[in-house]
Amino acid sequence: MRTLFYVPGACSLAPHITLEWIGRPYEAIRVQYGSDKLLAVNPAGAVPTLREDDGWILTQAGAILDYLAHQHPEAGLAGGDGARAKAEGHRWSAFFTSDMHAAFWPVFMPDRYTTDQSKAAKAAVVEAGHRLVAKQLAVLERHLDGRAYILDGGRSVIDAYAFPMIRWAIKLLPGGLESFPTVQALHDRLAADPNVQKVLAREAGG
Ligand SMILES: N[C@@H](CCC(=O)N[C@@H](CS)C(=O)NCC(=O)O)C(=O)O
Repeated sequence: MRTLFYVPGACSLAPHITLEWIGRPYEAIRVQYGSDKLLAVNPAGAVPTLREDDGWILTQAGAILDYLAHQHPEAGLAGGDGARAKAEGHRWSAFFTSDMHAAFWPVFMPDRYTTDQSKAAKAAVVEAGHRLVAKQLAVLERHLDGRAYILDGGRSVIDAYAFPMIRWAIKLLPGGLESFPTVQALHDRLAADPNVQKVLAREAGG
């Protein structure tokens, strides 16, 4: 059976939601960072990791989402057809991988971003991370103005990709999303989806 290895609330939430939207059988296995179970399928020790039933393993959230969208065109999660629609999908996937996700690293792991391990130095790194996250949220906020979803072709894997990061921002950014109402609206639209709620309940339950 197709298997997703996930950590609750991590970026693996994006393919987890996508698999639920697709509606085909899959298994979701909860793992811990650094565990043998995770290292056995992904030597980088990172989630998401997807394993197909023939043993083929795919890592990297953007690649997994792209793969799932194109393996299941019937689910309509690719965000549209044609060269420009595909390019927009790649553009926003790269945005979430390289700009938004990366902006959270100093917030999650400030010790990796300074050789000064004092409390004050790490607090400064976290604050710099908050600014980076806010900068990326402003990009998303502008783009979402007048749109229900990120891509023109309707709800897509890219919205699923945004979801865990928007949740991190709500939790970790001082002021949450108060300056980003369209991002908040996207969050609320996705959070109201019964499939998203099912996945959140599963991840919360362990
Ligand atoms: N470039 C990878 C990054 C994956 C990643 O770092 N995931 C985080 C969770 S959101 C993780 O597994 N972190 C564990 C670690 O870095 O040790 C991707 O986009 O899939």
